[in-house]
Amino acid sequence: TGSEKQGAKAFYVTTPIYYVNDAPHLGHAYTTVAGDVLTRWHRQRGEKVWYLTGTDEHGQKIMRTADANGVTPQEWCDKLVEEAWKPLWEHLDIANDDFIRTTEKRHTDRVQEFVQDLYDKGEIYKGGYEGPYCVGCEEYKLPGDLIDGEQGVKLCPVHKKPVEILKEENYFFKLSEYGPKLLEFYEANPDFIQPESARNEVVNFVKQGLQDLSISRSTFDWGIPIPWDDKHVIYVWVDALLNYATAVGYGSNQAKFDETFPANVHLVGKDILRFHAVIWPAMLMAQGLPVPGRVAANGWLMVGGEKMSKSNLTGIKPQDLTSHFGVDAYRWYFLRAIAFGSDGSFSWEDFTARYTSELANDYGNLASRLAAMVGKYFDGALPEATAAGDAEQAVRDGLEKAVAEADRKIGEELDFQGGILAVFDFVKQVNGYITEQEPWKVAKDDSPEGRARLATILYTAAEALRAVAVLLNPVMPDTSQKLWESLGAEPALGALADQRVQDAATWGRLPVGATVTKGAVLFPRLEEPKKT
Ligand code: ME8
Repeated sequence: TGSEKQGAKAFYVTTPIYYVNDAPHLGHAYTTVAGDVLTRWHRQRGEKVWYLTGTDEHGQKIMRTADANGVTPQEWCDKLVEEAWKPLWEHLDIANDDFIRTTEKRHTDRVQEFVQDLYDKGEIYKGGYEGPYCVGCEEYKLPGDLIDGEQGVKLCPVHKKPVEILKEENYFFKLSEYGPKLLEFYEANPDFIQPESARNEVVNFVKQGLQDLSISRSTFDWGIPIPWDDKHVIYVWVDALLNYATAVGYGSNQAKFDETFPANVHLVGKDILRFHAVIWPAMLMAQGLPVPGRVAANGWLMVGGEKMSKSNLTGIKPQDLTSHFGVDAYRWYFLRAIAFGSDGSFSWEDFTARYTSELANDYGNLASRLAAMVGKYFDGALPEATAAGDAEQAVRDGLEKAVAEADRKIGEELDFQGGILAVFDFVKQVNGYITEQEPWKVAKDDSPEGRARLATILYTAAEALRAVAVLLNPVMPDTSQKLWESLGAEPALGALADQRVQDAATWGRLPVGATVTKGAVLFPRLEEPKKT
């Protein structure tokens, strides 16, 4: 596309690479959909974009799962990636540019080089460590982090499961030396960690003083060997964080690396914020590499007051919701209903209510009413607006405001809820405009003035919907495409994906005479709700 500059830095967004110990659930899909909306938004600004996701395949958790299933870890990962993870992203219309697996050679070779480099620079030394370890988190815990279970048993605060005491002779990264540098960096880059509450938590954590990080394990072997000591494998988190570099050419394709790295936004759940906001930038600083622009933590989807996790899913899979509500409504719902960064609960009742009132009634009906009226009164040919006045000006003003707000909120602030609301407030405004203008009454007036008024009302609504299709395309690509086709926009304006956010508020883009058709219903009436 025209405005992409050759060699310019891409807007680079990542999801966490997910553990493949089990199939993906609503929580993983939440982060990945958010990243997809963010990257589609930036693509629609005409920017060069790179969207990366993938899978985290080493470590004890995966090894134990494979053992329990009687297969090798590699067999287990291959099966899960091909049968569960990749198909879900395809199903949810995720437009990632790459998918990295940490068992790929393009990753493992580079991880070894990275760690060897740090060792050569004196950033890594051999030492001993004993402490409580949570296999669910793949993380040593500080005694103060633990919560009390029954009979004095200490539990991981995230997994609510007993921790294990691990004692190992390991290699350590001198993380403790990076505290002051990190604090300076947070200070100079107040937007680095989002939201504010997460930022404060990280800053306080670092201020308490960092311990050196154990970066190897010798009690099991499912990992990347330490290059100078193959009795050890590299700690799964060091291995995993490096995916953000290895996937974009670190050590293998300098040109690709330069135009992509570092990430503009790392999207993560708040459970893994410290890894991304403390350990990852320290690793990069140690290597003299640039640090990311932002780490944005989303809140947790909750079930029954607990973080939704692989073990307490109450049986809801993304596919159970998409088969009922459709993929687009699914993509929309979680971003619309929950403020990004806050925790939120899912319920069938809430999804059903919002689907019906906001998607089907407000948005879907507006689109189908407009198409029906252009069909009935103008034989499906979009008429010219020759009698615009204050009411039409108000719609144009409303659109300008919606575009500016959505662009700032989604594109800059990662406030998906606010951005979506800005567009839906505009949809409401257009509905109100139609209700007030009563085109069905104006249609009874056959005079030239009456016809001109009717034409103006319908053109105005069509133009409004043309912009709505563009603005909602990153969130709901399939229905936006249906609307785009129903407005007859494509022949004159080109493909929907090529429309620019910057042009969305430019009035009068739909050509007079465009063929408006009553296409498929955007949001069909729901079947009887399923019982949870
Ligand atoms: O942590 N609500 O992988 P993981 C919202 N492999 N988001 C949720 C969620 C919930 N209930 N449950 C999971 C790992 N997520 C590591 C990451 S990155 C270098 C390595 C999302 O499979 C959220 O984004 O446990 C969280 O951070 C991620 O899934 C954890 O996925």
